[in-house]
Amino acid sequence: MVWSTRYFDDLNTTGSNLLFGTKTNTTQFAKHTFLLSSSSVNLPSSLSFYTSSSMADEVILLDFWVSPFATRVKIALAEKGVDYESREEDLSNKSPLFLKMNPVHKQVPVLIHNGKPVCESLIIVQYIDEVWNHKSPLLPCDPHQRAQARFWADFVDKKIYSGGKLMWSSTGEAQEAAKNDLIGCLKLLEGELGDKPYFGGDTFGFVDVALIPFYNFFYTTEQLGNFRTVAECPKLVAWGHRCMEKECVSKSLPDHHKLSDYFLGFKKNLEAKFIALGCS
Ligand SMILES: N[C@@H](CCC(=O)N[C@@H](CS)C(=O)NCC(=O)O)C(=O)O
Repeated sequence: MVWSTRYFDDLNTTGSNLLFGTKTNTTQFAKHTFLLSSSSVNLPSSLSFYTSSSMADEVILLDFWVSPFATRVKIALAEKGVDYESREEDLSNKSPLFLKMNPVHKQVPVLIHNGKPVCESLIIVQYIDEVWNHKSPLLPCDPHQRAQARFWADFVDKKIYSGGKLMWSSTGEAQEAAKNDLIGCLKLLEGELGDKPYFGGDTFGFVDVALIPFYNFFYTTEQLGNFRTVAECPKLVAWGHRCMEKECVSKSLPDHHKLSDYFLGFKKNLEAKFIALGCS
């Protein structure tokens, strides 16, 4: 069992969580947190009782090393400095705890925070941002910018993940069409990034967390579709390199060669099974 304590480290230097507690309206809380963070208030240690999270936090991640969705959660936890226990799930033989914690979708990731589950990766990342709001805000304070960030994160799920999956599961002309569609979507993302270092501006944020696990799949997708992302979207690839320089990202992402071997091997096995069954 790993207990979360690291997020108290900054408390005395930033004064970030002062007195607002868990039930405060989160947008207001984020605004206040921002103001307080910049004013470097020194807090007596007794006030740590009032922080947005408590010393007794138990954080468990129901995980699967390959999952880009689980990777998002690992990155967000690392960026916030939250210690957690990762439990690898066997998705072909789901554990009773897993089925109890995510009875609707029965999918990883699931974050279990003090016994209570939170499901769906983008919802989990937003939850992490609200609970551990003492440092590295992931979503912006401005409501319109927040909405924009959520829009692009949703775009990643609807177009990048789904487009990659389509490429992976198709062949011939259908695969070529899926590839062109995917490249078009990557170019749209590159346009949204523009000349900014990260999607939200100068600091790593919500859209970066949502997309970077898929950057790791570019290599596999390139091998499948015989193209080079860097030739199509050089700024997006440079963004990927920039994100990889962040420790929260590099330590959370699986090795892309290992990932590629896993997926291409999996695809071959699947095709062999189809052929054996007489399917085309
Ligand atoms: N929309 C979900 C997608 C999660 C997902 O697709 N998880 C996959 C692993 S990558 C899974 O658990 N699959 C097992 C299953 O569907 O039975 C999220 O964002 O968390």
